[in-house]
Amino acid sequence: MIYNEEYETMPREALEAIQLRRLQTTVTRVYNTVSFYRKSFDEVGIKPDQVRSLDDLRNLPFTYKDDLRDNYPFGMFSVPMDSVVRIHASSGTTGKPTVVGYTARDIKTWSELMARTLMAGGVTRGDIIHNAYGYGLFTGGLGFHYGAETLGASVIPISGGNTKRQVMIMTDFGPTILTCTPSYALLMAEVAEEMGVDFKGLKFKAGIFGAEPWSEQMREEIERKLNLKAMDIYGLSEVIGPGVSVECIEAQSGLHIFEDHFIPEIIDPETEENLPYGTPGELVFTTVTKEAFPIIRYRTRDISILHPEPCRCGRTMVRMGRVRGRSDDMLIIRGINVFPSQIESVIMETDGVEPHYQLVVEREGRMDTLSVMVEVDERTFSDEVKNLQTRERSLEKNIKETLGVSAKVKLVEAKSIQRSEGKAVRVIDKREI
Ligand code: DLL
Repeated sequence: MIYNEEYETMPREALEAIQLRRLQTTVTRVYNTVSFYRKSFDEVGIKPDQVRSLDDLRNLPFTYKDDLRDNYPFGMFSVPMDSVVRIHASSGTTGKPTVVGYTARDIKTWSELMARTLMAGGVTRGDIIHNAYGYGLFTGGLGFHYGAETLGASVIPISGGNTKRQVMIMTDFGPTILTCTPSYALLMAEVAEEMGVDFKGLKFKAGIFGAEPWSEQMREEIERKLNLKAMDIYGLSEVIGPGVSVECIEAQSGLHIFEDHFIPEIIDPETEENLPYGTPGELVFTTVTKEAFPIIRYRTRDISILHPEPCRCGRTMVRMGRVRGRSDDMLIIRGINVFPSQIESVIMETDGVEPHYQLVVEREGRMDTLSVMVEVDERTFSDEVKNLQTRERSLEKNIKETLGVSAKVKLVEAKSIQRSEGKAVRVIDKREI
């Protein structure tokens, strides 16, 4: 089912006409109201009326995370504070958070996009949504919440944390849809098992999981353990929050980007050149309807790929591939580029391992070392030491063959790696560079 049939299935030509009109309005608006944009456009000598086609977008300067930090907290807002009805922020790993604002109309737009998202993920009015994304400054909880209400589904605003209580509520209220990060979904499965609750006896039919990278193998694991269909959702605070793109339940193959609101580009992060459809690179987004916090050519650092072919669900908008990782998450180990998600894929193809792992990067002298800690199930862990070591060596060999990097694998006891109720911590980089 499609929430906004007219827009979500619009022919390309009509969509591009709308995008261009909206882009021109946005560019004029930011030039006139945000001193950062006026300055950056002036620096390259471009005026808003020179944006005459969608291709002209490429002439506009990029916006970087540092630009948002430099204008902390409200310097990038394009409306006076009396028009801002909501503020969110995302906490980075270092320094001050990135702050974003919404007008009443932005909240309406976001709610509709989240209603579209939920329906793409198989949600209808009769569903009960167990929403375990964090409520607060993080955009996940409230983003899903407003979308659920706009769609007319029932929402349980449980937020993250207190997992045993979550399992009790799931058992008693019979929710049909689960929304949380993929790593938290796995933790729920674990806690439920400890409590003697079987997901097969619960009513879940689908889950919409995102806010962090995860792999196809992880999807299979979640679908099996939680007995539901798992969809990937992508978004970021700077663009709107969740509601930028989502997989449909019909195909589960690529995430539909809501292009009537966000124009995606893929660029080479080094040369900053635009790349054609079908080539992996860094995602760049321009918002074309946001009022309080419009953003032009934002460098997401997320590595993905765009596919223009229409989907069998009927939606015509471009799909993005699963995010492989961030260009700044990419580990460079002895000169080799390694994404944690690639290691995850290798790990998850191994028998007896659990989908919980952590990568530790250290520097010994001038040499980088990569250790991969992977949990194994109890049966495997209680196996003879010799067999455990054979498994470790075999995983090391697979990692070396697939990624070209040497790693030291350590198989550890189930539940010994720190769990997360939000975004998982997969990498510990102890190098001081
Ligand atoms: O994580 C918004 C969100 C909430 C998305 C709930 C999906 C569900 P931020 O906290 O600003 O916003 O973090 C954004 O998280 O640039 C990606 O690096 C990463 N990310 C988000 N979704 C995915 C995904 C929310 N499906 C950053 N796969 C983004 C991989 C993702 N990475």
